[in-house]
Amino acid sequence: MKSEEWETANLTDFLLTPRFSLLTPPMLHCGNFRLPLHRPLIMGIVNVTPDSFSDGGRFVSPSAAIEQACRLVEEGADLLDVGGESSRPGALPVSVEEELRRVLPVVEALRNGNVPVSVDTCKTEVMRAVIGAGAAMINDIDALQGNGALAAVADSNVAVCLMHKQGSAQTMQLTPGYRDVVAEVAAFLAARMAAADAAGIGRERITVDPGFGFGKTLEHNVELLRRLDRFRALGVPVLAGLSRKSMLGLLAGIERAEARVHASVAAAILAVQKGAKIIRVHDVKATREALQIVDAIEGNHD
Ligand code: 8Y7
Repeated sequence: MKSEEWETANLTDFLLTPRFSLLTPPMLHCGNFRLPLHRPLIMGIVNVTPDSFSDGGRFVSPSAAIEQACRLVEEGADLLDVGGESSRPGALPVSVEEELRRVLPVVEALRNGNVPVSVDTCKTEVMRAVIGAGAAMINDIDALQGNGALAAVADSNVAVCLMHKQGSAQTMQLTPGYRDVVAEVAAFLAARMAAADAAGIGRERITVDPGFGFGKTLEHNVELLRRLDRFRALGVPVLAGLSRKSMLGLLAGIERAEARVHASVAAAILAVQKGAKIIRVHDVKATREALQIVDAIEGNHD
């Protein structure tokens, strides 16, 4: 082994070795909600965008998104993730005003419901506004690296998802490159956890996500899912978003995103078996039924 490689291996071991046992908190603090983590949670995706790759803008209007959200809760979603800006590779950014026009009515309609509402955004102004409107979680594909984003979450009691991505939405799929994808993604997430911690965001509010498909080749995505259990050692719940993604389409030969339901359910089961605690999905009913079987056979029976 070259010395450079040896150093990377040691750093990875350090970052991924639990320094305390039972490190992962048993509950996620998510606004006024406390979500128990002994069973995996299903996060239902609610897109309020005209250009979402997987459902082709069927839920553009806030009222359609609210209906969709209620349906997902009936199907068994434990939390909802409302997004007003597409993160699809090559997608164009939307203004703060337009994003708020899309997501605020949805947050307001759902704020008094039985499940916490997460908002998928990387804009600090949007974070502050939706937190004020009752959102319980911020799902930031930029891992709170934007100006003022750490403070916006620190000044509240909401949960956050820190996700890894390489490059911007415009460029991320052009030339993804890593020496060791698992080590590099884990090191990034550990650094963002430290930044969140320093800003005053408690561990009980943090989740991490390797960001499947965000600046990764098929091989990188496969490696991340195969070794997802390594991220458990970061000591906070791992969130995984695999639903209908192109890696599944490539692996199973399924062109249409909407036709990737069975492949997505298989990926969700694998992710859960490798320790993921929150699964972000379009197809809540199918995922819940599958995970109920896994839980009945493999769940904790103490
Ligand atoms: C993810 C995500 C998307 C993901 C987290 C899609 C917003 C693309 N993917 N957020 N967002 N993790 N945390 O296919 O994997 O849904 S958008």
